[in-house]
Amino acid sequence: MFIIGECINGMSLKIASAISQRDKKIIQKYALDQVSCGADALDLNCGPASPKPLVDMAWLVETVQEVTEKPLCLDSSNPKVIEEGLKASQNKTIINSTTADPEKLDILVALAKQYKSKLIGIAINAKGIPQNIDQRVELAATIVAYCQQNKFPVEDLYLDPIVLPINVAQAQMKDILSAIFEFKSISQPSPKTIIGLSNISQGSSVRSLINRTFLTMAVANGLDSAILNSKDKALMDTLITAELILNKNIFCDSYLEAYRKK
Ligand code: THG
Repeated sequence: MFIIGECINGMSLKIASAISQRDKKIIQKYALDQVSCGADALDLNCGPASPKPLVDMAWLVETVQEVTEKPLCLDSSNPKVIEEGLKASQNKTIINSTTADPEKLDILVALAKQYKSKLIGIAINAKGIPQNIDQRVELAATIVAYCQQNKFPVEDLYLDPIVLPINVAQAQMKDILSAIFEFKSISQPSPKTIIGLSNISQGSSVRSLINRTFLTMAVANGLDSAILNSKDKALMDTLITAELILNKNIFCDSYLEAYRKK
């Protein structure tokens, strides 16, 4: 599982204030803590309240790459913000994200090729979030077809079915899990799959339990990657165990310890 740490997100007041105060220490601590807990890459999102997201994204990239060489996942719905992040990046990058809309695909697939970046494609378009499995697969297939036609390698494309909060969309969870499975057979070679895990528990009181239960089910449906809180130890232990059961690691009685030493 390719793990992208979710914590550097201006949705959180602490991060939003560190960004506006230009407090490098706090951001760099979040970066290093997530990496030491098992993050393979770091999501960077200036948050919805940022008054100047272009300069904020460039500052976040520069600040984080002073302390780590891990790939950076540039998270914004505004392609101009993503482009500023790409320009500032020396580390590998992941563009987060394009929708299935042609205007977005035109800009973001070209940027991904230009900067040799990986790309997340979300199963959403200007009409909104899909309400069933067929719509999710159709939107994902639109993104795959665009990448194939424009010679962007499908192996570098991560398809995201969009995880919704369970407290408002309980009836959709089964479809979201099936979409993870279905996305893998849209093309040969297969695209990769990804979710923003913590979305599921927003507004719920037992967040960590809901997160780790859903992650187990998503892993069983073939999930390749997740944006999650790697500092949640119970979550990480559950993930390691799920992968062990799926024969992705060698069994031994001290597998949790053995995995962390890898
Ligand atoms: N898909 C893609 N990108 C995404 C999402 C997605 N980026 C943003 C989001 N969804 C994933 N990131 C987060 C980050 C934080 C939280 C949820 C999703 C979150 N944080 C807690 C809070 O704000 O209450 C705090 C957690 C903590 O304290 O550790 O809920 O779906 N492609």
